[in-house]
Amino acid sequence: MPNVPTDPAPDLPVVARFEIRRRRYLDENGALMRPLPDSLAAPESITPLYRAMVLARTLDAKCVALNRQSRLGTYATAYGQEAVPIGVASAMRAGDVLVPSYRENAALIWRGVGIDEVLSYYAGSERGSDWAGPAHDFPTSITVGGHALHAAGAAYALQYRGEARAVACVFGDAATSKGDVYEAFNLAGVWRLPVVFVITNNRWAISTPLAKQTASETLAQKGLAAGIAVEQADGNDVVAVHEAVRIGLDRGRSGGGATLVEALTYRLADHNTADDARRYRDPAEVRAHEHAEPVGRVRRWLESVQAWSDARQAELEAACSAEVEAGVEKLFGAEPEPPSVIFDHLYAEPSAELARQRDAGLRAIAAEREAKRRG
Ligand SMILES: Cc1ncc(C[n+]2csc(CCOP(=O)(O)OP(=O)(O)O)c2C)c(N)n1
Ligand SMILES: [Mg+2]
Repeated sequence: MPNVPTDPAPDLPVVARFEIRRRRYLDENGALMRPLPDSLAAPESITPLYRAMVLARTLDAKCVALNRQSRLGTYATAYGQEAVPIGVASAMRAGDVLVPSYRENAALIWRGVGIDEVLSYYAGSERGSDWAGPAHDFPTSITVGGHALHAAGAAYALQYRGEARAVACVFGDAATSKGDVYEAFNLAGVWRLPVVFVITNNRWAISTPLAKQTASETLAQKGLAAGIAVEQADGNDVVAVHEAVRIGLDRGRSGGGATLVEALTYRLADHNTADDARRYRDPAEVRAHEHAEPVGRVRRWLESVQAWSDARQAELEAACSAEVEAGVEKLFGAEPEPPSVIFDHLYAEPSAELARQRDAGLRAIAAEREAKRRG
């Protein structure tokens, strides 16, 4: 039932009508619900997406293990949501700009950021946000929703320069309860900005379920008031996410304005490694969503068209593990950074007070090291 109150005066003329459509291609069992879009019509075009989702899952499992061994800081997995980062990243062109939140590591990796570079952020290094890959992509935003405004600003810059490029910005359901996200939608609508906002609606914001943070029937409709194109996609269907974002990016690059895609998925894991979802979420709810997860359904479809086998799966899993292990080895094999870097990246020129703190801190560290050396 809609949450809107019943019309008190049915004789008043209707001045606007809206509808939200949901895009789906692969159902939970991996069966096709409608013809695949041209961009992903052949099984060989879907296997790279499948591979990337398996890699993401392998990396996430490794990161949770590293965190449990106190070798990595707090880490949020995308377990059960892999179709969102991979659907988004695979729809982008190299020159487009990704503005990610903390569940899009797989998207960064797809776009060429090294596993070691992604992980160094979680190992507490400033290098983690300064990768050699696509330098125009934004660093991970831990601040919920604030980066939607950065995305609108970046899209404005591209438009101002007359470049045929677009921005993809990803955030969670809870971000859409924040004012800065509405302001970003509004700017994107008024200025017809080349930006696609992707809401990863995983139904939870740490321990707050969706129904406790919004009375809106869909999150896609939150873009209607801003006058931007909106749709909902099955967020566990990588084809649907890819196609919805591809259309939005094309729209943006060709001057057609902004798009909002609500990717409907489910967070199968804890919020992050500092969370225990069993304290607030019924495990039966999680079990009810397990079958719909995105990786298995693509495998089932690939198998149904004889494009996958147990042997290929074993090969893929071994390759993903090797890739993750190599990235982790590179991360921990890197030269430690000097303590001074914590002062290096906030301002182009440090203030006098910051310079004083840096010098005092470095003197204290040097003295401590000298004392240790002398025993
Ligand atoms: C501005 C801001 N407020 C609060 C937090 C603390 N916080 C971290 S994650 C989170 C929940 C976010 O939920 P959602 O947007 O649905 O994303 P999800 O974690 O489910 O992917 C909150 C409140 C934050 N990081 N930033
Ligand atoms: Mg959420």
